[in-house]
Amino acid sequence: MKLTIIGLPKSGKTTIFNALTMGNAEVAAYSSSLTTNIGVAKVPDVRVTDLASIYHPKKTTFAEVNYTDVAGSPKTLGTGKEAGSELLNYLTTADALIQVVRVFLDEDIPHPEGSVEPERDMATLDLELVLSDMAIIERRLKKLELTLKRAKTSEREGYLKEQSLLQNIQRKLEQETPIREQGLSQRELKSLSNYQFLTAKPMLIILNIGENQIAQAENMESQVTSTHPKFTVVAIPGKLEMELEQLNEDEAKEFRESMGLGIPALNRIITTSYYSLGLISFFTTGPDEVKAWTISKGTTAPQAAGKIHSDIERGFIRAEVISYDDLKSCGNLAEARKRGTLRKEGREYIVHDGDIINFLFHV
Ligand SMILES: Nc1nc2c(ncn2[C@@H]2O[C@H](COP(=O)(O)OP(=O)(O)OP(=O)(O)O)[C@@H](O)[C@H]2O)c(=O)[nH]1
Ligand SMILES: [Mg+2]
Repeated sequence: MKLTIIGLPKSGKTTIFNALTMGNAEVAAYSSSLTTNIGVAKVPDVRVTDLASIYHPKKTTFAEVNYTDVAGSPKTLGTGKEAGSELLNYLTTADALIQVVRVFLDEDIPHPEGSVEPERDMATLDLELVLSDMAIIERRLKKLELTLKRAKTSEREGYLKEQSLLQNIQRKLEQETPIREQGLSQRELKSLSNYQFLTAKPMLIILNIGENQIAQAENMESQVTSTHPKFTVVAIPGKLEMELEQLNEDEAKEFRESMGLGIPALNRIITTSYYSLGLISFFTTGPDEVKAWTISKGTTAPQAAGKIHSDIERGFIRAEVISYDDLKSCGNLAEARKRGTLRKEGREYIVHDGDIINFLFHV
């Protein structure tokens, strides 16, 4: 899973990136950062830790999330300039976008617009994303016009359909309505997935609050959620979270409790981004490795097998499945077999979050 962090200059993107990846990238009040930071975070999952304590494998592998903190201002996005195109590339290839919005007040950190106004900043950023999508559509429509001139009769219908869908979307984008709010059907959205439109991607909003705003965090979250129902919203004190990552576990825990902070930002962000992307985990176990795999909800058993190796998908015979909860209550596989909670599932089986799977296949 690849998430790209975006936001206005000095909103705290790199600070949040550091908190998420336990990184040490440079944060600065004045100079603008020119480097792109790329980092990986493990998806915290007690089930994986637990399975490892049952199997004592040589290796334990958690699911991973990749974060990119891109240099460059979103205001260059629609311009076609070089700085914009690197940024655009990181954004289009992301599975979801994380938008950092400045809420913290600090006179020593100048705000590019002169004042701290989260709603205005979100609108500014969304407009940049809308402009970028409009540029993509314009290019595609021009191309389509040429293609249509030379198209065979049998191909025309498909192209005309695409043209009219794009023109519809274009009209609404001109009224500044992002694609996520255009009420398109699942099928239409799927037919657009190749374009990687930015305003169609899932968006996680991080309200970067100050230490003195922690008590209002929940209120702020529900306020933004009520005006932007399509966004997933999390309020966290970015700077404090980054500093806490540098303490040892016990110190950090004590600190959290005294500050009235809930679970670490890292865990919350990862869990919510998993949820907003419709992702789940299944596990494979054995003496060599206990491993968590990331799949989308609705994935079938052979498709899940394909995550491990295409040979296993191709030669799929069946899957032996037990849910994590069932294994826990049985204690071990032998007992689970006796109680019949270890199931045999075929090609049509839809994998659930927390399934422990052994695939049987021929090569
Ligand atoms: N007081 C306070 N300062 C913060 C907070 N988050 C970030 N800052 C400060 O704001 C400044 C900018 O933070 P960065 O994380 O570098 O912001 P950025 O969005 O990556 O900035 P650019 O990449 O230059 O656009 C730094 O001096 C941070 O220490 C916060 O929650 N509270
Ligand atoms: Mg930065």
